[in-house]
Amino acid sequence: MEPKTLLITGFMPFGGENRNPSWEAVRALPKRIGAWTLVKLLLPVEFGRAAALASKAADECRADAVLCVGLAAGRTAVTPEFVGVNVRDASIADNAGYRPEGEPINANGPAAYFSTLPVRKMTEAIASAGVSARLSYTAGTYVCNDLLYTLLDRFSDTPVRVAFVHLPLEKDLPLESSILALTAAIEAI
Ligand code: PCA
Repeated sequence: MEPKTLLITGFMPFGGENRNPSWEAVRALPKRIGAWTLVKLLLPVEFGRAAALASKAADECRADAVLCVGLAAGRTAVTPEFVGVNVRDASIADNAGYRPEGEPINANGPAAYFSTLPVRKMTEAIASAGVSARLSYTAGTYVCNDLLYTLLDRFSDTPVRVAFVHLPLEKDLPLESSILALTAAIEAI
């Protein structure tokens, strides 16, 4: 099988937490999973900037696919995201102090994009690996959705495929399970 490049991103801590399991899980993954060679990137929790950095890195490493990972506090299952929506609406400021209220991500863009990686199959693979998983139909309206929507917009009409996976807090799902879940999801791509 020809090796393919997967850009996989995690986030810095935000909202007063001192760790973000998304980066902790991503950094623990091996360099190769199945047909994929992984390129890892840590992103700031900042509207616009996270997506710009991921987009640049995807170009630089000539990624075939981009899998973004973030934290969804309160969820107890690993949740691949079905859709990114064209809105920024934050209940807390991002790490640059910006708190948009109901503004579009791209004023000329469509209302939403569906993920272009097989998120249903990825969800089933995570569950088969023994980790609680559920397909999610909202990535929220904070920086994670901003990243997902912007990458889907940027790479629409290209062969580069994009998806997002939210992980629970470490108190709700041990990091080992999150690592196992991401590995199963990547094997299913
Ligand atoms: N979760 C936030 C942003 C960074 C992260 O890990 C979100 O769900 O938007």
